[in-house]
Amino acid sequence: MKNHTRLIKDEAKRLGFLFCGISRAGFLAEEAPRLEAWLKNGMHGEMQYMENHFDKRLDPRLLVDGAKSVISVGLNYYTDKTQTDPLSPKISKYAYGTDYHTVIKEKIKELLAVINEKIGEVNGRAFVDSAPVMDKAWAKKAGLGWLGKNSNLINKNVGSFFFLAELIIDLELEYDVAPAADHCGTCTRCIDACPTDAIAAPYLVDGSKCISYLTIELKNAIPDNFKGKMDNWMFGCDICQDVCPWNKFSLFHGEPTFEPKQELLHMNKKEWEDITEEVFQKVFKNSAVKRTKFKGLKRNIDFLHSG
Ligand code: B12
Ligand code: SF4
Ligand code: SF4
Repeated sequence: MKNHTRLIKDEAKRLGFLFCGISRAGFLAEEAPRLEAWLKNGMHGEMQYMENHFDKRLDPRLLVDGAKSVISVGLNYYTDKTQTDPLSPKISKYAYGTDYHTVIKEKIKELLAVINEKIGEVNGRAFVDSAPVMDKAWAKKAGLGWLGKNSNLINKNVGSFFFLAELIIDLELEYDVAPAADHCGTCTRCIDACPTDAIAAPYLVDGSKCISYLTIELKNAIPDNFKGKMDNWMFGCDICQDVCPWNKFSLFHGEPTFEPKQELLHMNKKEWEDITEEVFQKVFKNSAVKRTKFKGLKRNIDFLHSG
C-alpha cells in the first residue's frame, strides 16, 4: 500500500502537478449542510447544474463503483504576464492559455494508465471541475491547503493560483489525514477588495454576485445594478486572489500550453471593442474563454463600455 501511494505521488510530480494528496472516499459530512444552505439561498444564481446530483456531489462512492480513494492534484497557472494596454478589458489569468480541462484530463489519464500498468487494473475516473465533485473540500481533506475567506484553497508555500482535480479509484491507499491550518487570521483584504460584495461573509461566496459568474456562467443579460462595479473584467476576475498576501509566494507555472497568445496580451481597448467572430475564434482557439462563445464575450465588453 505504501509503495503504491509513493508511486502515485511520484508520478503526479513527474506529470507536472504541484502537489498530490490522497483521502479515503466517503461522505462529506461537514460540507453537506453548507452546500444545502448555499443552494437554498440561491447563491448558485442560474447555475442549474449545481442543483443536480446533490447526493453524488457529497459522496464519490455514488459516482465510481467501489471507490476507495480520492487522489487530489493541483496544477499551477500563475504567471506575471499581463495585458499590455491598461485600459483593455481584462481576462483572468487562469484562461490565458489552452483550456485547463483538456490539459489536466490528459495528465490524469496518464496517471491512471501508469497505475494500471504498474500496480494492476483499477476502476477509476478522472474529474476536472465540471463533474459533481467538491474539488476544494477533497483537497482540503488531503491536507493540500485551507479554504480562505475568499473560499479558494490556499497553500502556504504557493498561494492559490492553481487548479484542482481528482482521480477517484477503487484501490486502497495510504491517506493524508493531517489538515492544513487556517492562515487567514485577522486579514480581510479579499472581502474589502471585492467590487460586487460577493464575499457575503468570511468563507462564504455568493456565486450569483461574483464577476466570474456574471461574465462566464450567466447566460442572460448582466443586471444593471452591476454597472460600474465590474472593474473592467470581461472574463473571470482575479481580485480576491491578487490581493491575498499568500499569493506573494506564487510560483511561475512551467506548463507550455498555458502560455498566452500574443494577440491576447497585446490587443488594445479599441480592438477588443471592435472584436469580430473571426478574431475571437483565432485568439481563443482551444481556450476556456470559448465557454462564453463570441456572443457572451461581446455582451461583457459592451456591458463594460456602457457603464
Ligand atoms: C461553482 C463554482 C464557481 C462559482 C461559485 C464560486 C464558489 N465559491 O462556489 C463561480 C462561477 C462564482 C466561481 C468563481 C471562481 N472560481 Co470556481 N468553481 C466552482 C465549482 C464548479 C464548484 C464550487 C462549489 O462546489 N461551490 C458550492 C459552495 C457550497 O462551495 P464553496 O464556496 O466551495 O463552499 C465552501 C466554503 O464556503 C466553506 N464554508 C461555507 N461556510 C463556511 C463557514 C465557515 C466558518 C468555514 C470555515 C467554511 C465555510 O464550506 C463550503 C463547502 O466546502 C468548482 C469546481 C468543483 N467541481 O469543485 C470551481 C472552483 C472552485 N473554481 C475555481 C476558480 C479558479 C474560480 C475563480 C478564481 C475563477 C476566476 N478567476 O474567475 C473564481 C473565484 C471566485 C471565488 N472567490 O470563489 C477553482 C478553485 C481552485 C482553488 N485553488 O481553490 C475550482 C476548484 C475549479 C478547479 N477545478 O480548479 N466558481
Ligand atoms: S472573483 Fe472577483 S467578484 Fe468574485 S468574489 Fe473574488 S473579487 Fe469578488
Ligand atoms: S486575502 Fe486574507 S482573508 Fe482573504 S483569503 Fe487571503 S489571507 Fe484569507
